[in-house]
Amino acid sequence: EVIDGKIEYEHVAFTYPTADEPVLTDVSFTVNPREKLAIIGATGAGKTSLFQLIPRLYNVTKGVLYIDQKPITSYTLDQLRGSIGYVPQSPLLFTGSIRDNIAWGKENATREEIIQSAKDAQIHDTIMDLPDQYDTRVGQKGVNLSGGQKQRISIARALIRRPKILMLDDSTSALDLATESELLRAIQHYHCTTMIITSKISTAISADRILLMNDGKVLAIGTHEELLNQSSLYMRIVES
Ligand code: M5T
Ligand code: MG
Repeated sequence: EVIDGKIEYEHVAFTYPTADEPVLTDVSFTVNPREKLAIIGATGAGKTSLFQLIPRLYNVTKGVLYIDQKPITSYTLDQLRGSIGYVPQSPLLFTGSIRDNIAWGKENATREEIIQSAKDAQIHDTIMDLPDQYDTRVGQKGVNLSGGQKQRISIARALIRRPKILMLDDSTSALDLATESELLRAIQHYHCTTMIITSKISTAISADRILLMNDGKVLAIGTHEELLNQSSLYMRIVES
């Protein structure tokens, strides 16, 4: 089981099984336990690919990925996925109630846990306004939810398992800044290592450190001030 949530990429390269060219080449960096790291970079830079290696949706091609100083391959998939809250770039809800969608993967979740994670994900009030509240059905024949509502339900689904490592792949892109900052504040109480891919520079600046990816490589990593001094690309992103 993951205890601390330290993550270390050591000379990691990755090529998709069906591809010829690597999408990640020689990636090295460390995320400390309970640190919040933002990942930014152009579309196609490899941000999602970098994420997918942590829950082992794919295996590293070269190099080593460590969780709590142990190679990721030394954990069972259950151990790993039980400790990781992974919110994919395109949230997937299944046909069923909102309650079941939030509790998915934690079938014994209590009513209180479901409500608390929905509150932290800033979706509780919206749910209470729906015709059947937590029993409202989504998907086929159910209510239509906005992109931002789906994002928050899928964040609630990750939070309910009290993850040691939380990974948000552009999961707040559809939220207004006020809602997003409430959500990020609530997540701080989970004391988990957080990796958050974002295209909003203000969101990146609110993290402890920022990693700038470009063309499958880590171009720079550090605080906002450090990156301003280190990277002309970062400066251009901030100014744009
Ligand atoms: C990087 C390819 C993609 C691109 C490169 C997720 C995924 C990506 N790719 C695949 O072949 N299979 C996959 O399942 O990998 O793509 P990315 O990692 O998705 O980049 P990103 O997350 O930085 O981009 P974006 O648009 O989400 O900001 O060549 O075809
Ligand atoms: Mg992506």
